[in-house]
Amino acid sequence: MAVLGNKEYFKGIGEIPYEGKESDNPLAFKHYNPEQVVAGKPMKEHFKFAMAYWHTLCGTGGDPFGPGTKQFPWNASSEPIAAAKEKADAAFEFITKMGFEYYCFHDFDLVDEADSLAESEKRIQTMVDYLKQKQEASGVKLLWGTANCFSNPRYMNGAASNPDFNVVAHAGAQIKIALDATIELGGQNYVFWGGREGYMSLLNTQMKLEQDNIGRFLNMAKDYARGQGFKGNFFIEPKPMEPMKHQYDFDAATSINTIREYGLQDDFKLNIEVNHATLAQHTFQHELQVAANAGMLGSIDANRGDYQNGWDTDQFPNNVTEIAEAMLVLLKSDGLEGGGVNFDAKTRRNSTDLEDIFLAHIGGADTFARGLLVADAVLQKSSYEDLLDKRYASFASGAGQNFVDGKLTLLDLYQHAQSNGEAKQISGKQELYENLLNQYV
Ligand code: XLS
Ligand code: NI
Ligand code: NI
Repeated sequence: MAVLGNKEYFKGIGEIPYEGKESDNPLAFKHYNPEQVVAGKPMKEHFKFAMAYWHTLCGTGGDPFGPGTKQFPWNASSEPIAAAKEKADAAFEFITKMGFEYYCFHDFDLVDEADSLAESEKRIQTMVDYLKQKQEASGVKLLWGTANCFSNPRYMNGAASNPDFNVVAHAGAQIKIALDATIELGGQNYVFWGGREGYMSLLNTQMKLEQDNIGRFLNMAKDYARGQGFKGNFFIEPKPMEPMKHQYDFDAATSINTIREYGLQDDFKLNIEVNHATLAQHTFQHELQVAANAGMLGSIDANRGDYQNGWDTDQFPNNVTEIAEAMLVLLKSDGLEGGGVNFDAKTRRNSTDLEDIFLAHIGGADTFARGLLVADAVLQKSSYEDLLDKRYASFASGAGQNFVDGKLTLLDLYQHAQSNGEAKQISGKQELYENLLNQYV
């Protein structure tokens, strides 16, 4: 099964089949049927499911109260390149057994960072050569690459927004290397998640300089990548807090402002993460809609938060209604521009069987598949769209239409109101819409 490497890491688990919802096989998809056509294209094309290297291969379950709990058989070697190759073998075995076609990584998910930039670059290059062969042998593709400019202590005050230029320059070097790796592996997109781009206290912060520096930095990265022939999208991934108290890319609207303020709108879109949306006290579907309205709905990081404490717990998606509402936005806005659905999610600390990683991804894929089927049924079979059109019908003819067309003045509104009297009360009918969605869940 494993391509190149000859060890099998996930023993006893074969390719995950689609068996339909009557199946009792926990290692089968119940709803995700890759080739099934929904709204004009196969499910797998709607989603482009990706495995996140960091959670799946690197995260052993450490938390602030204790160390990792998971024993990964690919973590045996203490020699960095040998360990990295084992990790890559396990990654590709997992992706192909899941029947997924994509993966995403941070530079130092691939291989441990070395003591010098030059040595780190060498290690990454070695792994890029290795991954290239694995991609060719398996057909698996890189959805996006990114750089981890937040874990190393040097970034404790930020990367591109760091108050020290030397750190900004180091981040620049790291991102150049990560861009080179992404481009060489045919990466379809490149992600910037702000990491520690933000601040803890305004007392010691020159906020405008920090934000302008981010703008300059993103432009440099974009210009460099375009110069190297990169044709894909750049994504900003909004997140409101954690690790910093105030993150500069708080939510979709804030990030769109950053993109426009620094003239990046032709190259940048957004990567919307479910748990980051809820951490910002928005719904996931709200964030998708804000991105879509700006023509910037690029990609999704799939997970879910904790409904009781709201934290960024990165659990696997399993809330069908939440995802169905999100898929309504997706279908109505013609899908993702360039990106896919990356499972930026981790199994719980006490889920210690290797099998659990499969169960988690199966559940996540099935949740998205069910959500898509529900949303498609609502659009195809129900009166949903008619109801929504009716709600806004006053803008589709007469004075309302003229208003939309920009033909009215404030005086016209005044005269309209004077001659039409008090507006009739019209119910918003939220419960009707909710019941309608529920009917297809
Ligand atoms: C962290 C982010 C991160 C990005 C990639 O909260 O979700 O994993 O997706 O840097
Ligand atoms: Ni996250
Ligand atoms: Ni993410």
